[in-house]
Amino acid sequence: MVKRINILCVCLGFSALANAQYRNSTQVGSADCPGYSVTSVQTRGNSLFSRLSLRGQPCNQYGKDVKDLLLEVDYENSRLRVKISDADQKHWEVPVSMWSPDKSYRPKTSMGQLLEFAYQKDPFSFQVKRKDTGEVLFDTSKHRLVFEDTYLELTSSLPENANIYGLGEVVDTFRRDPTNTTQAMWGRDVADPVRENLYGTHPFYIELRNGKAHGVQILNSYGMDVILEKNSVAYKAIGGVLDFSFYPGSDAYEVINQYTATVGRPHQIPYWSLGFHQCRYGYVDIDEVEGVVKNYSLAKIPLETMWTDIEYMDMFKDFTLDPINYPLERVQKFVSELHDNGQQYVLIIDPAIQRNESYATWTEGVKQDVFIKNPDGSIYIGQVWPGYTAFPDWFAPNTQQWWTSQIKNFMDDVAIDGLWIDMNEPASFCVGSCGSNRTGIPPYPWEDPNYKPDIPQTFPEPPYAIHNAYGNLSVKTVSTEAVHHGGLTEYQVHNLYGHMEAIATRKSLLSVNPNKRPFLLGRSTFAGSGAHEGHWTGDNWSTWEQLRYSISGVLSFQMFGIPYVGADICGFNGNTTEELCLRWMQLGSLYPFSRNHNGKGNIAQEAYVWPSVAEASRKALHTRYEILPYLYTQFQHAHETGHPVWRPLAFEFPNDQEMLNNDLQFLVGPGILASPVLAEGATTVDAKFPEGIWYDYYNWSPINGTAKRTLSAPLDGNLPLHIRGGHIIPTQEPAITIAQSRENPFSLLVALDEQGNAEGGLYLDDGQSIHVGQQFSKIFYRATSRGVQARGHFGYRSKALLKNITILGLKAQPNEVRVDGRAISPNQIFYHAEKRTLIIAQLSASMNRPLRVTF
Ligand code: MIG
Repeated sequence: MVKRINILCVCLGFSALANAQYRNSTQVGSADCPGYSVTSVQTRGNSLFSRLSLRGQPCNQYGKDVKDLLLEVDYENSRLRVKISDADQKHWEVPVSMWSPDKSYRPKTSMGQLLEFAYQKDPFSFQVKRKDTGEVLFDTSKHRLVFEDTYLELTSSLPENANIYGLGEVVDTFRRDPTNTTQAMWGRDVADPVRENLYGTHPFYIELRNGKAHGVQILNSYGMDVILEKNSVAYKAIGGVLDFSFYPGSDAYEVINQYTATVGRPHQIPYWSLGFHQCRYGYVDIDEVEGVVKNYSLAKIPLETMWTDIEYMDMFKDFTLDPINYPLERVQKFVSELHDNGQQYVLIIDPAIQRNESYATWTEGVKQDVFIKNPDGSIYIGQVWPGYTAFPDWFAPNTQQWWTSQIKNFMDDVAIDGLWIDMNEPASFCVGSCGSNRTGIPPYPWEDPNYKPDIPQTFPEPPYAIHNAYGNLSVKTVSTEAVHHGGLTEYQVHNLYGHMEAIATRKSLLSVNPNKRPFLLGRSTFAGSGAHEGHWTGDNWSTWEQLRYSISGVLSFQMFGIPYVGADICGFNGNTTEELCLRWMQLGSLYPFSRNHNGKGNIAQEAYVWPSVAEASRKALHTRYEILPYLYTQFQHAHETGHPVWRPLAFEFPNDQEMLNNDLQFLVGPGILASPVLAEGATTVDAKFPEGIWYDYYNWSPINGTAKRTLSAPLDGNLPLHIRGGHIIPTQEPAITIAQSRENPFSLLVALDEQGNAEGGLYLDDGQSIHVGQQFSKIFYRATSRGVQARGHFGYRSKALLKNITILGLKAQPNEVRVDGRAISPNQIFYHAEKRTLIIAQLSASMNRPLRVTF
């Protein structure tokens, strides 16, 4: 067992206590409940409305049965929506204003032609079917609907051994075990355990069936279990309404397109955020931080962005600087040096605000009435790093303005380039409003041998205990009885906390710099968070197991519409090892968000610490920076269509049985296959190649799929990468910063497929503005065995020129090569007969207009 750091002992204590809290969840089965019958049906346009009435004696399984329900079915642009709510409309619903739907989204085919809603009257049940094939995707007919004040249950049948992906946030395989998965939805601060509820809430899954994909989402912020077992998926929520969305696909990318059109498209990222980031918990002072930046530069490892964790603050108070260890002038000087070098600086903030009458953020917050309350109207006081703290209530009308002015004031002093919002489940160390009647800065619970969490009794746990791994819902967070503006309780809105903080913080950053894409990284996410922020997978462990799980972590957030995601490279908790860190730098160099981050008290793990890791990092980051134009283009696709940046092989090859469970390899964009080393001591990888031709990225030798190969991957080599035949990868010569590499020449890597064709795209803009207007280029590349063409929209003026075009899989040597009709010098043409590769060199062609190369 891994040695656990201090804070985890608290969690362990809590969970032992928690287990005792589990109630017997099987006293009454939903089969004993009467269900509902349809009493009236109306159809209007693309909608159907109906009333449902309880069919018999209430079963009162985990609450009181609601007698009358409303059923509403809407065929919308991007989804079929099926909503079941209480007729009195007392049950709280997540306001749709928390989403940023893409109103311009027009599906190729309307939902009404793709999906069909069918229902039975008595007892009420429904099916969602594909219209063309009649295939039933969702079917509640085998189970009774239960709708009570504190318990909702709806179950659909699934095929045997269904291929289900999603339902997060969790550390698990990418494909979930359809026979035995219980995913509790309750945002939770915990150090990345396997198969337990975590920071974020994403009750959305994609099922692959017979080569097609569809998606199912429930919108509800209350705590809930989603359970896969016995050929079914069961939803058991402790309140709210049953608001389902069905996304027909029919491939997984179209499902994600439809899903993100509904909840919000991923935001446009700043280009620089694709560089490599360094952080750790425990950089004691600005000297140390400066030293790290310097060491990167000495080691010639590209460091794009430096981060600082909570140490920079004065007594962990947000928007302050520690006057001794991070004095203002020193920090200012440091930031302007970073900026002069084309680098960035990002700082952490936590939502919890120290109760302290001489701290303006607090006093102003009290004045503006921005904090979460106790039921008696006093301010709820929990405990976080700065001791007794209050929590901003994002529902309160003045919170946004107050938060913005805090951020603005701070950024007037320190010109940071982005914010990292942590602890926003929200995390609180004590249970209940423990500081309500206390003053001073208490020891952390785990430092106090006499500490006993007293579970608040005022808001009893709901009769149905969801499988929150801490047991009681108020543990390690704000208590469920705490009150938000408008009388909402934490019980209702807990899962929205981080999402709402992200919305507010993005707005704040935009009001400071209205024309700059904000950089925001958040821990607790919800449906639609990707419109506002990126995500890291939290406090992982420096273990080989967690290195492997990081792949499914990144893949699942692609589904959730948060493609800018990464795991802490080299691992957060516990000491890493040289070999683990080396392999992690290799894999992490491909994360959409690539950051080395370390926990407090662990041995150093910056990329330069071991010469072997430094060398591997230089190589790996060289490749990352080389493919940046391609990577950035994937993010633009994600922004426009939700398409993932990392592609799961299951989604790309849904008819290939070998790929359905493969979460140890993945595609970066559509055209690059990664086969990382994930095991200690290994110097080879057993890689599976799906159908197609796959060219080694480094030496261009082809492999014909479908195949299994053992690839050589020594520690001083490269992470095995293959370019997929049929794809064109735009590249750029790497430099030590992104600003510099963006001035370097471009090249094209053209990988022909069996028929001798390939395609690719390139999106270019200034990488930071929001309103770029016409200042962007969207270039479409097409290649055959007779030439390469660039066409499209050319609105961005790139100074960098196109240097080389490399064509892989060209069967015969061309007699001549013409560029826009003019033959170029034979000295610029190199053909390797054995490798079937043509290199057209020293082109110096403009990136700002169409191009035609023929051979
Ligand atoms: O309980 O700010 O996930 O990345 O370094 C620890 C200190 C609080 C948790 C974050 C982690 C961060 C750490 N934070």
